[in-house]
Amino acid sequence: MVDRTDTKQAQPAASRRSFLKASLLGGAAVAAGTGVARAAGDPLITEIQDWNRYLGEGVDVAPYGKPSEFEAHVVRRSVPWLTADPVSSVNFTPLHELDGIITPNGLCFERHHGGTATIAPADHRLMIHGLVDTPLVFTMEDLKRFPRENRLYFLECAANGGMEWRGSQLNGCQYTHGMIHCVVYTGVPLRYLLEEAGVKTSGKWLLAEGADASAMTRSIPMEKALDDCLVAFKMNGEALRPEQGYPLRLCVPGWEGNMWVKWLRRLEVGDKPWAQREETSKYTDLLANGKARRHSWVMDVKSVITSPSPQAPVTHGKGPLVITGLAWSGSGTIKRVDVTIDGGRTWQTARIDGPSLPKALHRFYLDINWDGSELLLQSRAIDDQGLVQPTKNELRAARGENSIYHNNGIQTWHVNTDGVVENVEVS
Ligand SMILES: Nc1nc2c(c(=O)[nH]1)N[C@H]1C(S)=C(S)[C@@H](COP(=O)(O)O)O[C@H]1N2
Ligand SMILES: [Mo]
Repeated sequence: MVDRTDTKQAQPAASRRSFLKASLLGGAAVAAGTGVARAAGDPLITEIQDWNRYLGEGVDVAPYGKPSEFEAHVVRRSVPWLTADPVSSVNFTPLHELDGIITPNGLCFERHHGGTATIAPADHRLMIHGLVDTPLVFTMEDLKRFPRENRLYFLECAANGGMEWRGSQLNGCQYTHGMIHCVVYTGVPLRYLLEEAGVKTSGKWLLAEGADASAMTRSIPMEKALDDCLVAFKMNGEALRPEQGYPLRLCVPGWEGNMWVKWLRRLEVGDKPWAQREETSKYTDLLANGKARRHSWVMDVKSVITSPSPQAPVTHGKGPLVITGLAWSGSGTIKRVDVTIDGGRTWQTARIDGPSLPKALHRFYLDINWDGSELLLQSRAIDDQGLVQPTKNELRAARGENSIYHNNGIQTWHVNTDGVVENVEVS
């Protein structure tokens, strides 16, 4: 641990927020030198401000609330050159602006293959057929009469970081790691619906299909379907957002995002996988020996420092610096996150804060006293199965250079002496 009691490195920059923080924290923050002395003569302290002088807006100005106008920069963003058309495209969660482990609904990245379907819940149907005793069709109302559960899960697109396989490319964790979100789902365990239909003993696979224009279809092994899959209609307490599959989506915890079929309308029970586009031409990886990896469902153990990062530079100068990030594993919980500030020469154990739940994001922090010199920041996650996040070189040695999907390699950010951060690779 770095000593936080050094007051010699106090920065004089004026900031009301830091002042208040320092005052509230009392001794600890004073010792850390984040700026009590700056208060003298600050008009934000000595003058009455408009927001103090005039009444504010009353209730009901926004029946559905929105973030503060000062947070207008916190939005999903896309990379226009990445795809030919926005209806079959992706945008990215602004991870560098978020804290904790929950992704606000309006900031969950979107990945559509045929645009967002607009479906009135009264018109939505879910069919179960194939190798079942009784083919069934459920309305949304029917589904809401089954016992339901609440579970926090991350959803990561298998292509998250795909652009970074051969080297660092996109300047920001929003773009390198932002095809992930983590929300509380409310839904019915898929097992209950399958039990209701009665799966025949020959039924070993499930085909899930979406009602959108892409009619996305994926094969899911029955073992997983009966284990922890959910048919969800709520996220973070409210109805699914249209972008996330309103009124109904499949949750396939810990497994690649592509399998989480949105606008879920059909489940077919079969005896073998279907070999759909999304499990043959897509979501497979060509290995160095010319063979392709397929059915690579589980999302591997992974982490990233979200701040500092290229879109979240260090603007306060040397002294106390909060390094924070996210870690996750499709196999379980995160047991430990190591952070290096010197490109991997020395590692420190980060502090994981908040709930540690299986197949959900974990938040970690390393609080340091920055001496103002260049940093090479990396994080390395280890899950409860003992799986360790690999370096990019280790990953390329195992899977070759042609992969796109399942890049869980260690990310490096270079922080220069001005606090500017860039995406670099140290393997
Ligand atoms: N019906 C349907 N389901 C879909 C898709 C789609 O285009 N149509 N995209 C898939 C892909 S590739 C991913 S990564 C996730 C993205 O979920 P999100 O839009 O909630 O982030 O949804 C999956 N489910
Ligand atoms: Mo995806």
